[in-house]
Amino acid sequence: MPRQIIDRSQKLFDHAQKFIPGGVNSPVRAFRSVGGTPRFFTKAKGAYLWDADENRYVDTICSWGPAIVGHARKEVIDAVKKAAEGGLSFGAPTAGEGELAEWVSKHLPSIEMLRLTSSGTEATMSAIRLARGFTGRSKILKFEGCYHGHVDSLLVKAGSGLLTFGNPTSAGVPESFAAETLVLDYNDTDAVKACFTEHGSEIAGVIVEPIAGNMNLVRPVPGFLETLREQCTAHGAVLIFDEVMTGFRVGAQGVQGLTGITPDLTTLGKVIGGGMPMGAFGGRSDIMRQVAPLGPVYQAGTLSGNPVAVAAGVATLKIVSEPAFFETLGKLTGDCMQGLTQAAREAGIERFCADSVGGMFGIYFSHECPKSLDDVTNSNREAFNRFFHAMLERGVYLAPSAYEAGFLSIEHLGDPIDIILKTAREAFKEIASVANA
Ligand code: KE4
Repeated sequence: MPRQIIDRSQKLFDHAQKFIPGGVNSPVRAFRSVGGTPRFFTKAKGAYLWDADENRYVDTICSWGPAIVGHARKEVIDAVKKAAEGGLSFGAPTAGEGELAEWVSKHLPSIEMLRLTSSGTEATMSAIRLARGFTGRSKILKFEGCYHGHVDSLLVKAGSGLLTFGNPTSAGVPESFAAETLVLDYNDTDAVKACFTEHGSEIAGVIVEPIAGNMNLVRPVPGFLETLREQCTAHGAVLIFDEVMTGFRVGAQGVQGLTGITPDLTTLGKVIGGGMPMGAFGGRSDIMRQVAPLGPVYQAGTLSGNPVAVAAGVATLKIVSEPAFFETLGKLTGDCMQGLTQAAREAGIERFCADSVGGMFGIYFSHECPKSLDDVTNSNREAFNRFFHAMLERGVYLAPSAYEAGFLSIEHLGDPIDIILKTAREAFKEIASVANA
């Protein structure tokens, strides 16, 4: 395999590292988990990315979810251009915010009211403050391997970037903050019951990725989400589904639509902003009415609901709500996973499996799909890292960590999927000895 030319990315990376910690504005982008030089991208279209050295890649990250309708989709770009020509932000209400809120409420009936933010982190931070304000309690229960953004009290045994660094608790989070956060193993239904038996009267809320995507894709086992719902109802705690990643990604109504389990609050992000800075939290109106200016729980944001981000979100959501969008996306993603598994077997690799829900997928160098963070940690991460680079050098861009899920768009149908599978057949052969070690 001829070495890929990445001189310009290297130069840009060297320069960026002089002024930005790690040369990146979000840790996972630095390739610290997989090694090598992060690619600096210059443009994207549909399923493709181009880097500074003009190498083309099939993208399987889609900006960590937002680019679900394909990069630089005409309808979205046109909406953004139109909005931008009218001004970028007013710090005052606009019609689009109400339109977006109504659309989300129609598609996620558990969300009777919502508030827009500029990131998923702001959404989860606000949701846990709201749970505490609504209940008058202080403890929050979360699950190891789940990542809910860089919220102080949630950076306790977090997944995603932190876990990638093998640093389960962030520096700078005071012990007093962490003391208010209870952390259990994901999918440990018995531990949930025991925790509520002991702390039920202190727990303000439970926050969970209803399908985890920040320790790679990990599904809830039967009964896990149901138990969270039952225990929260029994003890008066607020159940928060963090659907920043899964919302309008795994299906038209997120995980709550797939499972029929209704959370009290939901956090959203990524797809609802269509690639522009956007998050949201919402849910039961009796809880949401506690949010300022109606109630005592303060929450605010200069650029919350700005017209350009809202325009990108509305244009994106209009496309994802087209008939058969998720049926098509789910099938193309599932077919791709089946193709990858077959390619691994053809290369003599037994310790590989893959899973997907809607347009979100996980690939694992293990015999079975993981049910917990430990399962992912015990997979063959060296094989993943070698596979990552074997694919990258051949023009397929995977998430740069064995602890991250992948994402496809509706525009991956056809050639892009064919390229992924053809490339994987070569890459699996190259790394077979490591994968079978
Ligand atoms: P942001 O603040 O990054 O918009 O959202 C935080 C967040 C909250 N909840 C869930 C379930 C999330 O997945 C995220 C962010 N996801 C990561 C992907 N692992 C974003 C990528 C990054 O951190 O650079």
